[in-house]
Amino acid sequence: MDRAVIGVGVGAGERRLLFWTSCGFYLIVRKALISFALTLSLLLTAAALPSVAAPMRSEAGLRAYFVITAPKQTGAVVGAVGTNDGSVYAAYDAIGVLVVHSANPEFATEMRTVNGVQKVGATRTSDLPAAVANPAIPPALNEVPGTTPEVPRPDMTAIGADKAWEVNPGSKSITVGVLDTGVDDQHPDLKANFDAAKSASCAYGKVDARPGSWRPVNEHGTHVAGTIAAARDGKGMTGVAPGVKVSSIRVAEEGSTLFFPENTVCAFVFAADKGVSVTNNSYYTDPWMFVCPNDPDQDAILEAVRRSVAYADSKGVVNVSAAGNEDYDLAAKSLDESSPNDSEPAMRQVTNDCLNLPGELPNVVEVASVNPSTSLKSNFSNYGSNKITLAAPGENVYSTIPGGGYQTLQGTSMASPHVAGVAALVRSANPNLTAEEVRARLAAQANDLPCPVASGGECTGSDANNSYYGEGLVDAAEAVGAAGQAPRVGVSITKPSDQLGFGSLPAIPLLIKGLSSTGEISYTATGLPPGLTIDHERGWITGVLTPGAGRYKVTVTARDAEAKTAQTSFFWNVWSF
Ligand SMILES: [Ca+2]
Ligand SMILES: [Ca+2]
Ligand SMILES: [Ca+2]
Repeated sequence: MDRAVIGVGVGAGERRLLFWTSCGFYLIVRKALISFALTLSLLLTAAALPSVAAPMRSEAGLRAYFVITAPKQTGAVVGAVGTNDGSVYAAYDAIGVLVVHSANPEFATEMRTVNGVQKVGATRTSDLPAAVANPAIPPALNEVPGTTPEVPRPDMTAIGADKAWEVNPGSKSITVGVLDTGVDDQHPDLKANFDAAKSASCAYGKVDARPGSWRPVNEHGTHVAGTIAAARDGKGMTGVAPGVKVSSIRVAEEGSTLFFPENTVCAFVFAADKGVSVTNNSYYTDPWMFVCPNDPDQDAILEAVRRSVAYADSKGVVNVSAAGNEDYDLAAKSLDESSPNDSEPAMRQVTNDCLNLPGELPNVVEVASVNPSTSLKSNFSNYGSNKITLAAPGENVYSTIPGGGYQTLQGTSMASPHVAGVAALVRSANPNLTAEEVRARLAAQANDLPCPVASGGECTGSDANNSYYGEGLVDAAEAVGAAGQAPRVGVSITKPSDQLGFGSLPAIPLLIKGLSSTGEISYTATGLPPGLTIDHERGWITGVLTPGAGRYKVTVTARDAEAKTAQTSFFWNVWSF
């Protein structure tokens, strides 16, 4: 299974990152699902964040556990928690989940024999940080507003967000919860849309709603929030749904910036109880990249997080998650070499029963990343048959960072908030839809992305739904009815950039993109370099370039079902050695 071996661990880029940076930062970036290209600037920014006063006390060997009972039955086991040297840190009685701290190494073993206890498991493989005794509020940032004007951005135009803004930028009554590393609520592009009443910290697994608790411990969450709902105010950039509100439900802990499972449980329950409409989850729960039910600790993690997501789902929350950046086939799991990431990772065999949380749970919208210009799968994006719900742009995404600035990042972390933003637009246009109905609209409105010819069989499924792109590219314009208001121009075609290739080598496949009001397009091309052909149905130009230098003017014609046509021309430069 070479594929999986290559996939595990994000490969060379991430190892390079590990080499360049401290182990802690390696974990930040890995967890945050940003790919590696921009890590140096991230590191500098992260290092610039002020540190906070040291915690009050620390207890060696203090660990965190889930104790799981039937829903609404946690009260019956609280006594046993105490007699086994545990103390209840947080209770989620509606879903039968307690977060317990204990320094007794036999705590889980002993509690598993208690009447009424269904599952017990350690949530971490490391001691609780001392900060748990007295969590700090991350400091407010000194805002230095960026001065760039809003310009068309490739990620936004790719999904028709610019068209959507003209019709419906989203409703103030809709809040998208950003479950992440915290959000800079004072950023000039976020301030007006920030919903403090639905914000908190869930670090260590308990709601901390003190003002500012939701502030950033890393730039990731602020970037995600901007993609969802940065203001359309002429400055900086515009989010997918600039009329909705965003809240920060901080899952990552200060210091490690890890997203532990008890924090995730806290965040989903908080989002549901506060009436958050949509959540974005651009992370996986630490310390296990894949959580395996054959291990009793991980089995309890799986159950607790599953219940919290189901609870949010039952309250009408649409939950959206990033598929991950390991170029891993989630439908053919075999190895995990990066877990547990809070102590000593060790290579282990995993099966498809082991899940990436929360993305692989039922009813979670799982988002893959594509390049906004080509709509091709990003090389880092995870994939898998029946694992991907939708695709969205996750490269070249320009958005807000703490302190008033902006940065271009890439990763499935950046793709997921585009879908969360569109879900918010769907809800804005149709406030009475259930979560299930919102998901159905997202799927039906997505624009199909066929498997690339060049995937060599790795991409499987139909044009309508496949392992790379799920139902296709999310569609912001159609979410608010803006697609139907576009002028019916018959057929149009996007001009590609000029191409470069070498004789006797396979050409880099080029996808010609046509749009038609009838939906049906056939493609023909003239002037192609020798050896290349165009796929008449899909618009792909592929083949092996014949040796011999030349400059070829290629003209592609798209013809729709009403025989209307559109043409575009570009050059293909061929070199030979
Ligand atoms: Ca703006
Ligand atoms: Ca559509
Ligand atoms: Ca589809």
